[in-house]
Amino acid sequence: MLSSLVASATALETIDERLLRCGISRRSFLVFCSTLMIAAPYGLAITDKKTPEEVAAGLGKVARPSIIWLHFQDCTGCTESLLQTSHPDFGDLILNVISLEYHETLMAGSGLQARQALDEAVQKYAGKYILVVEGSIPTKDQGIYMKLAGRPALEVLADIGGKAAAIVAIGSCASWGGIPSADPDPTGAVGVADLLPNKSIVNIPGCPPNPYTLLGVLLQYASDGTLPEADEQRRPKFAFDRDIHEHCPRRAHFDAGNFVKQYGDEGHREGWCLYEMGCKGPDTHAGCSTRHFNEIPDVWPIGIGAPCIGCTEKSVAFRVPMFEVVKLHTIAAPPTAYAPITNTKGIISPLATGLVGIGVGAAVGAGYVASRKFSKVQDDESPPGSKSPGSDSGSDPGSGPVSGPGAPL
Ligand code: FSX
Ligand code: SF4
Ligand code: F3S
Repeated sequence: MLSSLVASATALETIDERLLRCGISRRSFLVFCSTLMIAAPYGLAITDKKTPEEVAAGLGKVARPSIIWLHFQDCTGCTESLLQTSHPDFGDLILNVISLEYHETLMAGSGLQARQALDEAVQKYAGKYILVVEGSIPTKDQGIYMKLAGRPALEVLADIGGKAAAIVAIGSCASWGGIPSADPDPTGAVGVADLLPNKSIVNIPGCPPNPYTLLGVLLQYASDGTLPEADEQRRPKFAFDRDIHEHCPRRAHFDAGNFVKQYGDEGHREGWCLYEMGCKGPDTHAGCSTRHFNEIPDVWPIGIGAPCIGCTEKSVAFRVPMFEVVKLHTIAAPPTAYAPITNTKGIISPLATGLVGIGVGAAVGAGYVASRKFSKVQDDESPPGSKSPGSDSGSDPGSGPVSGPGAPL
């Protein structure tokens, strides 16, 4: 495989040549490389360097990978997340770094023209192109629920997927069915790996996923013909090896028992933990808590005040109701010894003052209150959000300024 890539590299333009020819600034490319380094801090050979300049020097020599991108049952959100960047010239840069030979949302042609473009691309790059699939494939009733140029998606995938060097299933729909496969699953929607289990397939689930995970995988393959190490669900480990809850900026509030009870309540406005609103962060593997979208800090579901719905997990998103609280089977409840992140107001008796002193008394009292808050939540059988803020004295949002890392909204 590597030899065919090197051979094709002599015929294809390198990324440096392309950027120079199109007048793309070096600065934009360096920003792109540093964003890739953040998305893949380890686990990818192309970003395993000390500086963006070193990453750019290596990537610049790589031949632009030829990509054929097919849409099946999808909402096009994955494409949008790739191209709706915060800087308009960034989308342009991405389209110069990779070589999109066929992409229905972006191409000007339609009908016969589009079909010919697809046939030509498949023929020209057979055995070398990477097929990116967005959307699920309907299997019920011989797959009649989605056709491309008169052919069922099932047939198109077998044909074009069969001639690809590797396949990337982008989004949860292409990875394992996603939204179209939610109950009652009228089309029998499945993912690519269900139909082509023996192909080299990388799943990049998410609804939508972080586009830099896709770019990292494509560029690594273009660079040395390898795919990054994957977990048992074919997800690249560099992007899916930790859970959201581990690095969530609201984690200190979870540990202290500070939970949002209702959208718009004081806790919500203060940036408290969304666990009781159905946040699936403790059960979800993805890098969103440290790798945000559209190159804008804090742009990710929890960052904008919405619970994680577990969109990267096959058994969570579109399977578990949005407001259902997940069981904490992967993490322990916080120990009672955790320091509180809020100070509780209260009257300390002169006796207590006399015995142990104000400072020690306040610390022990606050620690006890914080631990009680958590145990109350565990026993709380009421529907999330059914309580008004402040009805639980242990989670009174007005009990003091938040000094933990949860940023106020
Ligand atoms: Fe599905 Fe994508 Fe969600 Fe949409 O792959 S993963 S519905 S964001 O566009 O297809
Ligand atoms: Fe965990 Fe979600 Fe709370 Fe963040 S908001 S700490 S991911 S439960
Ligand atoms: Fe999806 Fe949760 Fe990230 S909903 S985008 S995995 S925060």
